[in-house]
Amino acid sequence: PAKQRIALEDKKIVHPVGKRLVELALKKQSNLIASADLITTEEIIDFANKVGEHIVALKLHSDIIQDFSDNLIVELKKIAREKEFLLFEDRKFGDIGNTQELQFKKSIYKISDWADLVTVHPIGGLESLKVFENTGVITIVEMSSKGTLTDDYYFTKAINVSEESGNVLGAVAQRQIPDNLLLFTPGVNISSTGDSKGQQYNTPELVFKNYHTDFMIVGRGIYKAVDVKTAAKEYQTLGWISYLQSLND
Ligand code: UP6
Repeated sequence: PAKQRIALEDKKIVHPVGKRLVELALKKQSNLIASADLITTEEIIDFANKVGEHIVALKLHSDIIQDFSDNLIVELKKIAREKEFLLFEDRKFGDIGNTQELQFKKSIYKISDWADLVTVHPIGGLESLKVFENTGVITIVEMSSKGTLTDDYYFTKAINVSEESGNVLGAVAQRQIPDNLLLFTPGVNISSTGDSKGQQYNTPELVFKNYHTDFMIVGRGIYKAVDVKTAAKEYQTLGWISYLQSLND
């Protein structure tokens, strides 16, 4: 028989950032993380203002922003505080600990100064994860793209590393993971099944029901919509209903 999923409030998450994320989800009735894969400060600020009330975290790729500056972060922090969401840098670190530490703390992005959450490929092994200090680490244990190399063997080892490391609060995957980690699932879209560059999409219903995901990550489904705010609200509602439904399966 299929294993029943654990409700967010019953997950034993000890990392303070993980706890905060769960608290925000329950308060806002949202499992939605919006991916702001936009390349200018103006677009990102506008997007954050529009979707802020519907999301628990805003995911960024800082290194695609053409006019990145400290001012963007100051503005985003302000919006995040007002609208209550976390800032999530999807850096996908994947190097030895020393290099990751330099990338995390020293680049022009100063990720360590502002990111509540960062993604890391655990490919460098357990000790490489130690450099992220109090920032919440989310490991990439399986990717959403066609032909990804994250097979069962890698997945199992990556989960083991994530469970052993004290600062990993969750993982990105397209399947169920142990209950002591929060599951984040990208590759979610209600009007497309994929793109021409290998991305594969599932619906919110599927990822909550089959993967028992805790948080869905939506990029183009929201930021490419004609009405971004309405799209965010739609995904929020559909995600939350799908989550509640999955508790009864
Ligand atoms: N992302 C994936 N799949 C992964 C890991 N990360 O799509 O396995 C990220 C992408 C992008 C977002 O880097 O920022 O999630 C998905 O965007 P999309 O909804 O526009 O495809």
